[in-house]
Amino acid sequence: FRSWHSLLAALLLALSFGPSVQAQSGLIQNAAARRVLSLNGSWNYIIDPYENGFYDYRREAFDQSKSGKGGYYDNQKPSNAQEPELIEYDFDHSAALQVPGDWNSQDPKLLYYEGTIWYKRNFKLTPTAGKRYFLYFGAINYEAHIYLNGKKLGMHRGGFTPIQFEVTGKLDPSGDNFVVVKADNTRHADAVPTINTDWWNYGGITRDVFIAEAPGTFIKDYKVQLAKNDPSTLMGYVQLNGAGRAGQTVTLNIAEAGLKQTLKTDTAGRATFRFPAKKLSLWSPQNPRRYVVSLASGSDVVQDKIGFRTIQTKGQDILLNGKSTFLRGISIHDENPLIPGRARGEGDLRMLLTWAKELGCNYVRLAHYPHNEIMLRLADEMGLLVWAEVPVYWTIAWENAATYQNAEAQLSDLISMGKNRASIVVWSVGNETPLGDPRLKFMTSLVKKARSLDDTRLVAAALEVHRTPDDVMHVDDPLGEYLDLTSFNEYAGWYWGGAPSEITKYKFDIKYNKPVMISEFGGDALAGYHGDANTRWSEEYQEALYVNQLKMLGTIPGLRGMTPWILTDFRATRRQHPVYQNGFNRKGLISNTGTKKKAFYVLQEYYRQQAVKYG
Ligand code: GCB
Repeated sequence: FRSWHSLLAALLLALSFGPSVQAQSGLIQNAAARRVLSLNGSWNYIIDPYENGFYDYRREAFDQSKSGKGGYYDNQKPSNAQEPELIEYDFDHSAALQVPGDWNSQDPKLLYYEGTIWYKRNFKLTPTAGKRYFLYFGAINYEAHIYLNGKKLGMHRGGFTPIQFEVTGKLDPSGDNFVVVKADNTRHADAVPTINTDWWNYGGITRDVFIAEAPGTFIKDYKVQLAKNDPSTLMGYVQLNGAGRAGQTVTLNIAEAGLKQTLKTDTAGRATFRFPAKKLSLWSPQNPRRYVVSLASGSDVVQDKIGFRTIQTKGQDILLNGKSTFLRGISIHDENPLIPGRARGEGDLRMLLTWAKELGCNYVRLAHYPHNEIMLRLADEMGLLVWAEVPVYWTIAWENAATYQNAEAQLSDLISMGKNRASIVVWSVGNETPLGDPRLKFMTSLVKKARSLDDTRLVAAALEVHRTPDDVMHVDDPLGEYLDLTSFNEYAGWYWGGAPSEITKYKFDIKYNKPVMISEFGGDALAGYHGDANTRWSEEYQEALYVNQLKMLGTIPGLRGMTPWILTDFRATRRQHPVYQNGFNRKGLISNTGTKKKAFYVLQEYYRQQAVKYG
């Protein structure tokens, strides 16, 4: 009996949770450019550490019960029934959180909260016959159960990638609708990321929410890019979705380049193309030229601004549009320290990239997880190359199949979201993962997946070094064999190696003949705290560390770029020192109040020289 029971339970679980955890290959490209109803703003919320709104007192999930009812997603209100009902929650009389935004920074009692919070928002939308509707969340950290008008749409795991559900036919014809989200940022050993990270575990609906409208058959996805290593060929596809998708005409128009093509979709609604495009002015940090690309089919039209460039490696060179380039980078978290919590809007993000430009960067590492699509578009606009990453960070559950599926889904969604951005040149499959066979299998599978989804960009990971007593740092991680760049983190002068003045004695032994990209180095400094070059936490210590790191790294013949750690101080729960840290990782070149530390100017000068050398 037991086995029947558990089989049934497993089946039910698979039915209810299975499909929505998979990669959503169906993400709408450029969804925000459609006719949208924004659901940003105030959402009522209920803090639910015991998950009363999800489980009954036998710990059975309400949304798995026969009626599917009983959870907070019913958004129940007292009726005028004869018998007085017992309702122990009330969204409408609960306080509100701003969306987009993490909860931690919006209510002092939520600063360290990890668990479930329910969000509810009413909205008016009278569906038009023949149109289709998609509910879209830029990101919810970490596990989200989403309900519309009391019915479950699905569940999603992963805190940094978009979530989308078709809600055609599920909107109330009266126009009165409500959406409820159960967001749960509990950390799990088998999750991606795992329990241990060096950033704040901000919970909640952290990015934009909207409903996008589209015609019955519409342009759901497209890729318009240069062919691999070929600046004179445009290639890609347009994917229609809807009953009339087969045998349709699609026009692709880049008016500013005098390019117009008429395509025909196959039975699956897909039109692939490849045609010459000789006169395109190529996108680069010096010339972030974007073209208006217009796609039309039937009544549907989408426009995007797309730049075109090639990226490849040759020996130890990184060739951008065929020309050897030095990547003058900096690492960035999705956090602007001038506001509490996660960065929320374009202004916060633009400020980060403006600081990077001021530093002399042509490149940014958007660590350690997918950043906001707005950030990727800003990088296109402002002329910054991008390393984009998934949160396969430190020691995750290498042998757990579901963990791998989760990581692969996040990678697929990142690539789906970013595939038309000229700025993105590197897909990173992880950071500082420990050596071992299960890990190598896991990581090489991700590399393979990235290449199968996009063969026009480089694939990398932030590796580690190991030292021998002869003061040599060895870079020989077997994963390096599969990557396009030899990229690694090293913390000489901070976590090991003595004072900054001593680190120039280190030599490098690098196994691979590939471009070397230092994905991290750095050290903490509390802005305004001064001492000598041996005084930890002082600006002078960090300054000396940068001076000597740059000297030491200069001895690597194949050095073609770096993204020191990090642009700004950021909140990290691990960082406990009451005087110097106070909950901040202080490795920023800019403090949490926006002050530039001394090391900022060291790197700025170095980048000025590199720009002269490489142009
Ligand atoms: C690292 C990690 C980064 C940390 C940094 C540090 O190696 O990749 O996430 O924040 O070191 O400050 O220790």
